[in-house]
Amino acid sequence: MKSPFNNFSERLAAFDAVDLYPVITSEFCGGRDPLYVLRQVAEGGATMVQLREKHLCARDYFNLACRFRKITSEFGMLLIIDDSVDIALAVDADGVHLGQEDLPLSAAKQIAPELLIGISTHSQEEGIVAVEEGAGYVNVGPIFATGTKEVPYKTVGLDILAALAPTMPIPFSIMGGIKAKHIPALVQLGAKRIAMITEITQAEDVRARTEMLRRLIKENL
Ligand code: 3NM
Repeated sequence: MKSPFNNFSERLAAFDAVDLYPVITSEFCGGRDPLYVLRQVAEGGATMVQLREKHLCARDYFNLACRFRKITSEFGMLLIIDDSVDIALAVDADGVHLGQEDLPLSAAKQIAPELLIGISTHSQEEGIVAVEEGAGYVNVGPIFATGTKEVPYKTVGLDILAALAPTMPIPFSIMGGIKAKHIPALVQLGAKRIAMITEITQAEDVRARTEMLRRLIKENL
């Protein structure tokens, strides 16, 4: 299945318009099939999703990513693959999300010039470097403490948002321990795109939760 987006600029424009950034990891789907959770997120109106698997072999990650591509294309959604540039290219995903220990941005851009490359940043300094090196977007976090990440970084708190939001020249998302109750304050501090794992994927009714979270972001913009 092909991506609904033709090139980098279409992907960047789609990311710019994102409100909720759901991230799906099999082990945090409350015992449900991640494809079921993806479909619920899509029916709830999300315009993008990241597939993030840390414990699958490349073959299984590829197979799951293919199925994610099929559903996301059906719904016209952006699909971002965590960590793996080769799998992102192989399934015609729209982008790849890279951490500070992954392939360097410059190398990823050389291999995949039309992919939207997102960089995980954990301080203002890392954000500045990612922008200088030409990231498509950055994610800033963890805003709050989270039990979802295996190797936790120190929380960056709310202050970073106030400093970052007015000066960041590329689109950014925030992540880490974010729940519905935090959204109004975060959006008022300048966050437009909110990335979440467990608040979405462990909800009993994932579709209704997705709708509610999107509404909450848009109401506070
Ligand atoms: N990356 P939840 S925080 C995968 O700050 C991940 O880079 C983070 O999960 C970062 O929404 C995080 O369940 C976990 O707290 C987010």
